[in-house]
Amino acid sequence: MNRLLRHTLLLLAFLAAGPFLSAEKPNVIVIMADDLGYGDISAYGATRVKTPHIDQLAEEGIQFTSGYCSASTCTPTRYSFLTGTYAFRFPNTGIAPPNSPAVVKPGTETIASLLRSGGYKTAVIGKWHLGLGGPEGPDWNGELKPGPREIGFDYNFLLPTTNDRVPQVYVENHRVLNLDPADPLWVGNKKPSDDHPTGITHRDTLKMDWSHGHNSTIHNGISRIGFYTGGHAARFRDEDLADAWVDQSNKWIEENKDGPFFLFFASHDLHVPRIPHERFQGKSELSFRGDAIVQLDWCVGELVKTLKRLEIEDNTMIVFCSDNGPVGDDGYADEALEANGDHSPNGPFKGGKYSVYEGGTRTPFITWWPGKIKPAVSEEVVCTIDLAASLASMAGIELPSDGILDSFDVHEALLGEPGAKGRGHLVQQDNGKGNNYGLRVGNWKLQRHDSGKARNIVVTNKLANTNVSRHRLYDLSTDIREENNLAAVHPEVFEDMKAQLAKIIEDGRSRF
Ligand code: NG6
Ligand code: CA
Repeated sequence: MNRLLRHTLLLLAFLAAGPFLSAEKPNVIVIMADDLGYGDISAYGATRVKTPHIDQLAEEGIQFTSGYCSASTCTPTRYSFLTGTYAFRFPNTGIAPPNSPAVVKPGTETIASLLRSGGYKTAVIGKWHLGLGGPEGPDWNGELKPGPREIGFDYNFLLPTTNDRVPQVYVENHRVLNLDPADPLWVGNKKPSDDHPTGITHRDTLKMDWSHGHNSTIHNGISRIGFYTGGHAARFRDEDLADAWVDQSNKWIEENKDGPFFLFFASHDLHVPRIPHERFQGKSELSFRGDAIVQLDWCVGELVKTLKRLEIEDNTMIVFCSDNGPVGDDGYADEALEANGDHSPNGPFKGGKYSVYEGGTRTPFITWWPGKIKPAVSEEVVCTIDLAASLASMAGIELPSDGILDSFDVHEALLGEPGAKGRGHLVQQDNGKGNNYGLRVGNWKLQRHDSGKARNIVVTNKLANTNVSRHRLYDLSTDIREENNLAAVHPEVFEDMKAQLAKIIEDGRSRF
């Protein structure tokens, strides 16, 4: 071949590959833990529970010290993670009840629909808690849609809500798995008959007692939020959830090993009721709460083992995160608080689940990709809400102008590239449509309590409220526990931060 022809061919090949040159499409697994606090795993300082598999991700990957979820409860964090948009912008994004309709409406661009448009196979396996069905709610005996499949997931295998809410059944794609039509499933919020056993009428039969709420229908010796009847053949044991997530994930990964794939592995550990499998019971010094952490760690190890068996670990990125900070007594008398001793679930921070103190949303956050990421500890601010824009950017997928409104492309920080920056500002929220906010900019932290109340103690919901002024300012570089309100000492910073937060809320978006 003459030189000219060779150069022309090379040039043509280069041009043809052009749009894909910067794209990298690793497989991605987002492992989201439930109610896991900053201090709950050994890589982040825990000593009374051991988490070797998660620690290995941290050692071989990037361990973030300012990694966040968006909200201090589950539904709004998951909403923001999927849609790349702050949940407080929308009504009905607070903790979803058992019969909640789908919270993310079809037509909304999500991390899954974006990646699917870029050639990814997509699945969610585990806890959903984002509602199913149209405005009238889920049709438990029929087609459960819209759901994940209508917003970008090719496959779903779900616990529909949280396991302290009814019903205890798996939803595979659009159907309740193993449902016998002769024994239809009914779910409601009123006692279905006078003789229906509940946590109140049959309290002495329970294998784990409730402490507040959670006293309606009993299944597997545990009373729940809400009532249900029927669907007996479809019901699972709490003890088997983690095994089910791992089995289904292994199967799906194997089927899609040629990639690229995106798996949202939504663990239920360590949400209440904390009922780990018998083989994990007693495996930590921290009651069932710690044993659930050991179980979560086992799940992580199993997923990594699968990637290695299939020889795809060099081309797979794992993001390990949590959906909100920790909580002690969340409605069941499971001794979690009593067993804590010197274990600090929220690490060095104050607050946990339900609060906008750092402990509510600053959680373990690790990225791992053996073929790409060099081990490091990073102080950059990154958040689960950023995964949509960041993964899309890595894969060369364009963001829509009218969606993914608050997700920033921080992929260079997630991959640990030298000098890469995380977010310049981050809004934190508690539950629902923003009664309380946090705004972090550098080391400044503004709290805004529209409710006039802050939740600042990792104990029961009932005891956790304290009255506070609407706005407060803290310097996280010297006051990680947010105890010295500097509003009067730094009035300019205070006014700037108040205005910045108000603008982010009013603008309806923060990505332009
Ligand atoms: C609260 C529940 C709590 C937990 C939480 C949701 C009561 C008294 N408390 O309303 O137990 O289920 O909702 O947790 O019912 S989350 O992690 O899914 O957001
Ligand atoms: Ca949660």
